Amino acid sequence: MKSVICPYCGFGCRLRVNPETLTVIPDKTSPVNRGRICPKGLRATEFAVHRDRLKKPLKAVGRKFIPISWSQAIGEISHKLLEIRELYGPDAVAFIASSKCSNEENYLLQKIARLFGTNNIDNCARLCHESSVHALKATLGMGVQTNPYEDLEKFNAILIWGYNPAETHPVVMHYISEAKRRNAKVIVVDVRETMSSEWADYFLKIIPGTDIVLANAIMHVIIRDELYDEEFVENMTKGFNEIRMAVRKYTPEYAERITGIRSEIIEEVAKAFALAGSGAVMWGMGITQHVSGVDNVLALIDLALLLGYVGEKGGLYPMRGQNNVQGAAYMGALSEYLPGYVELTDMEFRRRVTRIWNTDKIPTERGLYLTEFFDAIAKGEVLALYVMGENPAVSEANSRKVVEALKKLELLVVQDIFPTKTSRYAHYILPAAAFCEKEGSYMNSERRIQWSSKVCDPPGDAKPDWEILTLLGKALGLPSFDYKMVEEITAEYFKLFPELEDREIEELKTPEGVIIPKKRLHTWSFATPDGKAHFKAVEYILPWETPDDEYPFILVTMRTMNSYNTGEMSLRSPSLAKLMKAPMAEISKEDAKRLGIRDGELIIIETRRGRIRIKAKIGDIKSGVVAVPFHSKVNRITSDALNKAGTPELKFSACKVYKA
Ligand SMILES: Nc1nc2c(c(=O)[nH]1)N[C@H]1C(S)=C(S)[C@@H](COP(=O)(O)OP(=O)(O)OC[C@H]3O[C@@H](n4cnc5c(=O)[nH]c(N)nc54)[C@H](O)[C@@H]3O)O[C@H]1N2
Ligand SMILES: Nc1nc2c(c(=O)[nH]1)N[C@H]1C(S)=C(S)[C@@H](COP(=O)(O)OP(=O)(O)OC[C@H]3O[C@@H](n4cnc5c(=O)[nH]c(N)nc54)[C@H](O)[C@@H]3O)O[C@H]1N2
Ligand code: SF4
Ligand SMILES: [Mo]
Repeated sequence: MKSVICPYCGFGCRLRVNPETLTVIPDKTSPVNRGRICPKGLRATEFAVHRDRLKKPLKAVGRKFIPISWSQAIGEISHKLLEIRELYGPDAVAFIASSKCSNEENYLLQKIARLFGTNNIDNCARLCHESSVHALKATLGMGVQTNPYEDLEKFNAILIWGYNPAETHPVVMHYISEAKRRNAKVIVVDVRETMSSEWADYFLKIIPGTDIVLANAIMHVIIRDELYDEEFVENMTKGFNEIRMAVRKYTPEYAERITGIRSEIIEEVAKAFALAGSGAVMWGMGITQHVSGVDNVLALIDLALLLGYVGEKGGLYPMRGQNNVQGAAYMGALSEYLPGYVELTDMEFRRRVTRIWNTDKIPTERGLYLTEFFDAIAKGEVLALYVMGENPAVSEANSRKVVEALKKLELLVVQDIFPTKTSRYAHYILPAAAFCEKEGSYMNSERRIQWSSKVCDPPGDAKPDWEILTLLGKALGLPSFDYKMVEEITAEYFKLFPELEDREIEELKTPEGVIIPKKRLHTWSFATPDGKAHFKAVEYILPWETPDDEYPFILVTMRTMNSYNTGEMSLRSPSLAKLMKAPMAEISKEDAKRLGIRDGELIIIETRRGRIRIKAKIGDIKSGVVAVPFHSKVNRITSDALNKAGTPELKFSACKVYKA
């Protein structure tokens, strides 16, 4: 049996795979999943043997793709990239790194971008938890989850906000169930009933986009009744007065009018959470994918700080989505940070980088955000796009606009394991090895770096992403691109990070792996320059599109258990695809009755960007809201308004709903 890291979600389960049969069992020695697994993990290798796998480099000739050799593909791509740089400068090229790929692969792609001369390098963290990164950095000095999963078991209250772990990180429920067995109180805030809300002692069904009002009202009660941790606030934080003033007007009665949650319940939940004595705050896309996304996260951090629920007595859990989204970001595949979330202008770290990369020419200005790439392409500012393991034609908001932009590119390279909706517009498609066909390290949500072994060979001429990038780096004439083994790249990032200097690569291969910078952050001081946590008071702001007479409904998008993101992998896992239900739009009983819509009937959802047809499912959801799974074609019509961190408002578009 060989040990691999699950290729689906960021929880980071370790799986054992039989090299002959490719059957999967959970690893009992893993401190992450402790012998548990979810339906996706159990079927993790199925897509790898699907007949659609890419086996040869392909070049678009007219309307067809023809197979070519690796040397022709890399030769022509590098030639075109250098030509575009020569004529228009390095910022005319943009790179998308992959939260599906290993640390080594993301490290290499961001190194290529930066040595090439641009910070236009980003990954799907932008669509996901970048709001959390910005908010955590501003308040605590570090943009990451603060505590390990194991701490969830010891806290007395768990607040799950805009997050549905029972479907999206199913194995974490074993930790939550252990906490519940010890009588911990679970509070869930969502716009609809979910598999997670079934676990709740308190379920608050909120009007989409009004989360700041609820958080501020909970803080209002806590401050009014003096339930906050005075000692912690006094010794460990700054800005309490600002918070006290800001939440004054957010009385429970005022909050009831805006959030739709009864004031008595707000009072009760505030007291239960504060009096628990310890608590975790876990959140997901219901918080981050709003124009107020950064502020939403700030409000949750403020709440935890008031109660001292950070470090020992509690933890902040922005639960990361993709299997290696945490690693891609840590390795520097973000347009505003160097590896380790270091600011682009940090001189000390730049000197380190210069020593290791043999260059001092990395640009200091932030690059474009992934979500800004497509407008820049439409304007003719970006002419070439290199995409590794990402499917923006489906995953980006307002995707029709994205597709129009892709068609305008002079060079689109897609490096993937499958032909995708994005690769249709590519000039070159490069076949990559899947997770179980290569070696490398991955970082999960609790910042644990774990090693994944090679189980079998890739199909045809497909190569591990790091090998493809090594060829590309060399062809572009970049310094130090002579990697023969993946461990040489691991060794290089070990040298780059001060927190890994004294560690051994071999440690990654143990069941525990290595957690960086350390297991539990902020236990007695914060990572800010003055060592204190900084409260940041926030006010409620309206979503980009508010419902009106023409578009009276709120369109929300979300995930379901057996489908995964854009479906390229999960739909090619036959037994998973069988479990997956066709996407349906959840609508409330009252709205269905008013519009004469029956359960299972076809409806049309229309926004200012277009319309989709989908079957209706009558569910327990706020009236005035319709919730559509991401694996439908919903991104053709979602709002692409961005927040301060560059994340689109995927959770709120004004729409109308009618019978088809
Ligand atoms: N099965 C499965 N698992 C996955 C994935 C997958 O596609 N399928 N994707 C992975 C990835 S990349 C990610 S990022 C994670 C995401 O994991 P989650 O964050 O759990 O994902 P979502 O279902 O998109 O959103 C969570 C919840 O937010 C709620 N919500 C929507 N709008 C609001 C609002 O305004 N306020 C509040 N309070 N709640 C709101 C939705 O109803 C939904 O239940 O999952 C990962 N795991
Ligand atoms: N409406 C709506 N839209 C959303 C969201 C939402 O909640 N609602 N959520 C957003 C979020 S949180 C995210 S993370 C994004 C996800 O958006 P994407 O990252 O675009 O979605 P995936 O389907 O995970 O695409 C991963 C791609 O990587 C490929 N791949 C897998 N393994 C490998 C490998 O080893 N090497 C290479 N080269 N390729 C590989 C797969 O075949 C697939 O094409 O979607 C965002 N879009
Ligand atoms: S919880 Fe996530 S990491 Fe674990 S088996 Fe399921 S999809 Fe894989
Ligand atoms: Mo995500």
